[in-house]
Amino acid sequence: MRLLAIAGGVGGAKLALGLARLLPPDDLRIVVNTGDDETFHGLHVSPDLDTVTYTLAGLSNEEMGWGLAGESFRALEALGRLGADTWFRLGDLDLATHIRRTDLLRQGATLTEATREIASRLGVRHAVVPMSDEPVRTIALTDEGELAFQDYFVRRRCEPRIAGVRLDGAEYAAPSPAFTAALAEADAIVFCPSNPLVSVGPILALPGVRAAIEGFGGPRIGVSPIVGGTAVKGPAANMMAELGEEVSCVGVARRYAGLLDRFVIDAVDAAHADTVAQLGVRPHVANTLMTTEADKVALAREVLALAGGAA
Ligand code: FO1
Repeated sequence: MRLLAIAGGVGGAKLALGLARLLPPDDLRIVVNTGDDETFHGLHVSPDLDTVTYTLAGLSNEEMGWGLAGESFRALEALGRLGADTWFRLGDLDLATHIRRTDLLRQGATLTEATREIASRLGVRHAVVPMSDEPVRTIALTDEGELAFQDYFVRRRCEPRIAGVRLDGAEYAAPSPAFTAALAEADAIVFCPSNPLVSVGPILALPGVRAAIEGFGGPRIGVSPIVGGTAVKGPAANMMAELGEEVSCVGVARRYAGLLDRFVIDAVDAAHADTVAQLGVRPHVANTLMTTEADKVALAREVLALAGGAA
């Protein structure tokens, strides 16, 4: 069973970890959003790639929800003293990743190659694949104007009202060769419980990706990131509400119409199952909150069973 998992940050990383515990490295490829990437202090920062990589490596900082465990911020304090902006909190250990990635890119590596090198040095055996080697930048269109994603999300804490997003570069950015290969070779596709608008959206916006998933021959399984009318983590619920979408697993299923065969919704949302089914997606009710590693593995097991490759 070769699985392609589509992921953004924290929620995607959690399910990816569960899947990685059940599938051998050759059978799982995790394609990750890079629309959140940004340059800070001249360094290429790829938050979602790092969240997935650190989680698979067992190094992630669970309290912060980003970066590395045991982090400190002395370099950032020093940068602040020197007049640099420090609202994006890059930790001392995390900075090593961004320095290394930036250096590899400067030497001519693709983002896929740089990610593979960093992940393998951190002991990750499954493939963590950037959606594209070319730049795509998510821009929040807000009532206070256009804001680069991290500006909107971190500096402004999602306070400006969002009216939509623009995905700069997505029209022209080819899916990375490793993503294209994963799509061609996959037996099943899993949409991890990531933000449908700003995590999965940029991946689907790349040329040919939506059509390839629409025409995919195997099972396509999604997991709702909205549980009981709120996002498990991050701004998805807030964004969906401001965009006038239904903030529920139904709203997410609507966004993914035509792309999914099965949609895993949480037990607290069981009452929505019929409405999801009316959208042409067969619902599957499960416990989707992934607090412990056992939760992650249990949900991954359900997903694999739906994909027809019970582990
Ligand atoms: N999120 C925050 O809310 N505040 C931060 O200061 C912050 C710093 C940061 C540094 C490195 C990194 O990889 C991620 C970081 N994040 C921070 C998270 C990031 O903004 C988001 O999680 C993703 O872009 C959304 O998936």
